[in-house]
Amino acid sequence: MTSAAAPAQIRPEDYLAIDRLLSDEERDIRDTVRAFVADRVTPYVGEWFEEARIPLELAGELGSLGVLGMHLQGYGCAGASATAYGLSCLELEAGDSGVRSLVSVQGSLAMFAIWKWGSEEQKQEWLPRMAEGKAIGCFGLTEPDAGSDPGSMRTRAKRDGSDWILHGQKMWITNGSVADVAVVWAQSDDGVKGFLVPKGTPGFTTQEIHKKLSLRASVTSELLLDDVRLPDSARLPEVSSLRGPLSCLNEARYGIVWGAIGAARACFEAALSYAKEREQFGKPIASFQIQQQKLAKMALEVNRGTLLALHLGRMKDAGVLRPEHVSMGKLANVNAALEVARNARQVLGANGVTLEYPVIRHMNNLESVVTYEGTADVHALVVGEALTGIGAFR
Ligand code: TGC
Ligand code: FAD
Repeated sequence: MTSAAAPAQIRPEDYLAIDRLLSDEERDIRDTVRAFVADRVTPYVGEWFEEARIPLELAGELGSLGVLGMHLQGYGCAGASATAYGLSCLELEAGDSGVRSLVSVQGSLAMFAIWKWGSEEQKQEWLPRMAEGKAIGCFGLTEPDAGSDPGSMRTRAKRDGSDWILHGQKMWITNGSVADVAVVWAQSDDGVKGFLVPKGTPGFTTQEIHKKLSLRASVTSELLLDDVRLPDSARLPEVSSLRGPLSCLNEARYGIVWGAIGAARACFEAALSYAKEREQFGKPIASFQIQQQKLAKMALEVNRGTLLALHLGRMKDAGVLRPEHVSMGKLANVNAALEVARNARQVLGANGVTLEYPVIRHMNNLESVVTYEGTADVHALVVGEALTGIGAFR
């Protein structure tokens, strides 16, 4: 902090003056992403959600913005700080969790897997195009019978001469049916291995999952691998354990710690503005104590969640962030965001149930966010194990 002077007044959009804790560069990146969301997402996302689609050209625009794999070094990636990446996730998710998901899955799951565990050839082939949004990636870990417990996956990778044969099914895969390359995790005789499966590989098909009432502005798919033959050069050579996919999840979960607060902030701002304008009993509803209590609680959660995310961001930039820290952050901030969204929805009365306002869209989206990347229960158990030294998963 450079100045000891107190802010001249409280600003509802930044109650605790958290902006003062950011560098000029971090604020610039945040403002650029915020302006992009205001221009390219907010005006259209209600319609995308209603029509259950997300325009694919958005990937190219997000690439030009520089947010795809922005926290990775080299290969056309921006090499930004973890804090700058987190601030970007917050702004993207203030638009919609589906847009943040697109960026998370591309950068933190698919690109990170290649960047961290891939060969030099794989990095050169995929990362520059993925950073530009010219190639889309997906990350296939979950299966119909293996969600919270990915170690029980049934997808198998078997050696056949110098090739590998992949057989199995992946479920709930973001970007699955639009991806140019799928990162697929499979059990082998020698541990869990990752493979890069390009679109169009014989035996590899995808099917979009419909009837979702959450994360509708996002493609979610099933991946079917029917004896897919791949050369050994398609295998991520640097890992043979569940540590491979779980290390990628740390990156994406970190983005959600920030992103969830973006959704919460959008709900809070919608509720505050509505409460000041909507009149009942001859007064704005913002003048009633019960509504002020709700607004105060929302502001508190948004500010507390932002401080928590910033603290974890600073730890990540200092190289001291552990997965157990990220679990606490995801658990706290997604639960806080859900509470903010549910309260905001009530402040809006009947208008709270329409897509004319952003609140119910965020509220429904957050039901996916609390489930994917490790459910709230899974993260509570990670924290519980860190506290007690006793694992309670089994
Ligand atoms: P466990 O025996 O504890 O560990 C197996 C190996 O993995 C290592 N490990 C980790 N490594 C890096 N980061 C972590 N967070 C790690 N946690 C564990 C561990 O050291 C060991 O390594 P090694 O070398 O000794 O083999 O594994 P477990 O089977 O007991 O499971 C632990 C548990 C339950 C925490 C884990 O399986 C888990 O996190 N489950 C939740 C699954 C999940 O989050 N799936 C998400 C799928 S992707 C997704 O949802 C994308 S959503 C789209 C979007 O983000 O927008
Ligand atoms: P389950 O694991 O069956 O859990 C069901 C319930 O049991 C939950 O409440 C859970 O908390 C609880 N539970 C499970 N185990 C325990 C335990 N040991 N103790 C206490 N309670 C427990 N996956 C990918 O691989 N890639 C993706 O891109 C991806 N995108 C997704 C997009 C969307 C929109 C959604 C909804 C999911 C996505 N997923 C993706 C899948 C997601 O990661 C899983 O849904 C999640 O890990 C939970 O698995 P599950 O749904 O099988 O639930």
